[in-house]
Amino acid sequence: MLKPLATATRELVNLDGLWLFALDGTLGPEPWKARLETRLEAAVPASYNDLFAEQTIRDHVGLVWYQRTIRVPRGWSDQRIALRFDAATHAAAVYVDETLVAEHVGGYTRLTVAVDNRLTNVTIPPGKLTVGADGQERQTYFHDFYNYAGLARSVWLYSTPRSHLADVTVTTDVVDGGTGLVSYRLATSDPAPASVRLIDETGATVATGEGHSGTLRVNDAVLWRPGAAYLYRLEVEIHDGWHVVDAYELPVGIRTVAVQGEQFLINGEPFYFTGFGKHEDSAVRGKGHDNAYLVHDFRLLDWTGANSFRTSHYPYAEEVIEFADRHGIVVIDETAAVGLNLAVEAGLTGAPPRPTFSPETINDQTQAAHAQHLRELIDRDKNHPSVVMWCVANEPSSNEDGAREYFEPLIELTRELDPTRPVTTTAVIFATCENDRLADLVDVISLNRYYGWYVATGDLETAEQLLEADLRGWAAKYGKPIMMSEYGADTIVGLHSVLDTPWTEEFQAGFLAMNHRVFDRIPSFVGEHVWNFADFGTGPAIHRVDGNKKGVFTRDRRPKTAAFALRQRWQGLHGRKPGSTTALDGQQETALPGFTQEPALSTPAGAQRP
Ligand code: BDP
Repeated sequence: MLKPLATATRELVNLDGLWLFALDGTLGPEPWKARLETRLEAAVPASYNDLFAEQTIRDHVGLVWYQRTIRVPRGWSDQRIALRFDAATHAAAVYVDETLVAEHVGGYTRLTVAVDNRLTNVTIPPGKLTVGADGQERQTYFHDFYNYAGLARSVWLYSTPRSHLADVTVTTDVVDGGTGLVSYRLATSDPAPASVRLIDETGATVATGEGHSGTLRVNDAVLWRPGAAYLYRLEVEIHDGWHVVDAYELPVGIRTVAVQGEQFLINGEPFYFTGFGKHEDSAVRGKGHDNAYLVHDFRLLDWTGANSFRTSHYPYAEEVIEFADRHGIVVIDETAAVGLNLAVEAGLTGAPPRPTFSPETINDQTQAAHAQHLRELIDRDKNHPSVVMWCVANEPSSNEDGAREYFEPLIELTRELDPTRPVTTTAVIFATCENDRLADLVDVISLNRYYGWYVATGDLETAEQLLEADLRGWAAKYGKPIMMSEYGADTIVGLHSVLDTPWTEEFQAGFLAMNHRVFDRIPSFVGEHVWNFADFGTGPAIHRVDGNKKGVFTRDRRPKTAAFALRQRWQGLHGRKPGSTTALDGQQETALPGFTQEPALSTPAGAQRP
């Protein structure tokens, strides 16, 4: 799936701004047929929920309508014209003037979009619809973040030539100790001749190729490395014999990823993940993409010494992944399959437990939606060097009957769609090394564990023992790399105590330090992602005070005490396993003494940070 791009043959108009906005039910029938009768305007990109001051809008279940006028540029009359909504959460229908269409040519045009936020047992993520005492629909869901909806990312109108490039797939390899291989495959609307050129950062052409597929060789390739991104540019042209009919370009990072024994390798070197599970979340915008937060969040990742993050619990805006590509941040790319776990529903709501996998709950139809979602995610993100692993689901009920039947085909599909990247799912605390049914199917065992918080609350001594026994069990049984994909404690900024008191800043720091002591005792450990980077919005719940407070930063990105402690640990690690002597570039260097003691004020030689 090609991102819309302005090139020599393609033009692009951004449709962000203020759109007319209305809730379904406040309009007449077939509202797309005329100007929406509303005084509300919604910002795009943004979730609509927190833009207004009305509870009815925030909690609305069902369709909302967006509309604006667009002008198709005059010169596009003989072009193929497309619309691209980077995100419409969760489902959308698009009307151009009076018709439900995807293509349109002409002057001023009315564009109307109906966006539906409903979640059911057959959507990804799943949810449940009920009817309240007032006869209105109510939405519940089994994940711990607010069900923000709307047009959260940019909207584009763009042109391509009628005969055009439809897709590019790039994979890379490194052979003979330094020769980069860039294999490409093009899809085109018709069988026109094609050529490619690979250009380095100085602008020099390093390889060329002809035809719809091939492999380019790059002598002495500069590799894309964590903390030291290097991007080549692949220029693609489609010809008609005499002219260039369509032109497109995309960044290419040459690197390898592999799991070998108990190690996670990037470019053949053991890699240790430091970082966070994140959310796309901020006040007022909800899940709306914002470049200021993008830049700031990445600076804060760098400030803490994080080298990676997981796109918990859905694919993030393409701008985020592209930024990671350019800045050498490693990404675990996760689907929106969160909450496939009805044991969590029972725990949270007190409702009688229901089986997660059954014809009435998560079923074949859900699995088909999940498979389609995987196809779209991999299609969109397959060419990004920063993406090193696919996470097929967050905390599914992997210890329940039906889990294997549901997940095995999806994990196989992921490998089929992309044989080059390892695959994982994150395991919920109820899934132990004894009862889990998926761990043998994945490459990396990712665990979400909250010892000292949800279990042995406030008792870090007991928590330390439970955690160590748990991790050692998985390590002994599977002999695979293990990472902690979530560990964290809710913390109210400004709350302090000299005692081990949950919710205080000191407790959060002590909780993380306890976890780190245990991680460092497990040889097969390959990484730690704190839950969460920043506080974030959730639905109402008695265990949530204005949202989830497990952020190391507040929702407005101010550091809590734990942020400084993490910085002290991670700035010294630089992608290496605690205690290891191997730097990212493979040069031997002396391990930093006691990474938990001294903040690394300068970059150690060979550690290669931007
Ligand atoms: C985990 C979930 C995550 C939650 C977190 C928590 O994966 O989405 O926000 O717990 O409870 O179970 O804070």
